[in-house]
Amino acid sequence: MKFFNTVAAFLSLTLAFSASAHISLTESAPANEAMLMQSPEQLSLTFSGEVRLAKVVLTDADNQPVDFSFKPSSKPNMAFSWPLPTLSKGKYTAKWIALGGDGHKMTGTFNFMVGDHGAHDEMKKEMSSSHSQHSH
Ligand SMILES: [Cu+2]
Repeated sequence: MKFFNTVAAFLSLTLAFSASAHISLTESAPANEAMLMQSPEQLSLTFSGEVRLAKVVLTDADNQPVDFSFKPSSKPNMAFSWPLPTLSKGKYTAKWIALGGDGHKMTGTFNFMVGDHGAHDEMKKEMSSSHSQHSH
């Protein structure tokens, strides 16, 4: 019986470690699949732990990068934000690359769109994924 207790304790410890070692993106602004009526003022990323952001690329529907004031972070941080230029209507994709404290590399992508209701209706047809974050 003692053996099983030891195994259980070891397993729970291992699970706790692996959970804390893997940092993830907990929040972004705009949120993934957000539909905005107007251009967002800034781009923000919030992680579950401290990371160094190596790269954030924002591209428009034509895959052209949007120039904003991104710079790789010199110090680890949990939250980052940058002012955005005025974005024209359309779909945007943000790709990020971050490094955890142990050098573990993480990448992620999220997208959002800027447009009026007409454009949103077009997007609804195009988007295969959920539309849950759209509210009027
Ligand atoms: Cu709408």
